[in-house]
Amino acid sequence: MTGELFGQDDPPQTARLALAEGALLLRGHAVASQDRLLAAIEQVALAAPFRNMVTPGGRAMSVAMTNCGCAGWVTDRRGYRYDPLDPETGRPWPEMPGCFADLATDAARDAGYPGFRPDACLINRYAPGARMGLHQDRDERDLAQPIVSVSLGLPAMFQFGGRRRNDPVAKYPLLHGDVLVWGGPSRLNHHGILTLRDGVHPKTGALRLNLTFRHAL
Ligand code: MD3
Ligand code: FE
Repeated sequence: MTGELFGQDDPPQTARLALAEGALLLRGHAVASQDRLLAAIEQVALAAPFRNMVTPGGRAMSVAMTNCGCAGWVTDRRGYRYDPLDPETGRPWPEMPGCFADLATDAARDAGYPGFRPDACLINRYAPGARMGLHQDRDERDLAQPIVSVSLGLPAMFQFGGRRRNDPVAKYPLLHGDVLVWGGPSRLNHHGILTLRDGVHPKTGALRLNLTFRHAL
């Protein structure tokens, strides 16, 4: 057959979808670097293992977390904060891998935020049954800086609400390789991840991994 519109040599789906003012979903944007990203996550986790942190309310989070970069997001009985040291090891968090920073800068530029240089990357690991309730990200010093998030592995249902907790919530599936950029008016929107369903992904097994790049300090 001749004249096929999309051949097998074309890149995978890379649609751009505006979820809200300032919020852009770049479908498949991280597929090209998936192997480098996954290898780098393994390296980070060797130095700073995934752990289930405790919220100020005293409950262990179902999502396991670690960090890399100059500061890491942590929670314990004292509260939420960015800490330059891993409280588990007392050492600085592992350096941000070059492929992480490059992807974040590139995606942010694509979305209209040139010059984004994250200094913190929170790595979330979801096993089936894990979830993240509706929340805002407001622990960063400069809320004018965007956040870039990268989804790898099992799909998840993402909840995206408004600035106020009771604003209506939309749902979008986040798939392996999807990249989201949040800035401007959407930066303080509520968001969450519904309970991860069972499944197996060829690259990650029974896991979903999410990277969120922040300018924290
Ligand atoms: C919208 N992570 O780590 S990423 C988080 O998939 C977090 O693990 C989720 O929410 C996850 O804080 C969702 C999508 C996301 C990240 C940051 C945002 C959406 C956002 C900041 C502002 C608005
Ligand atoms: Fe968040």
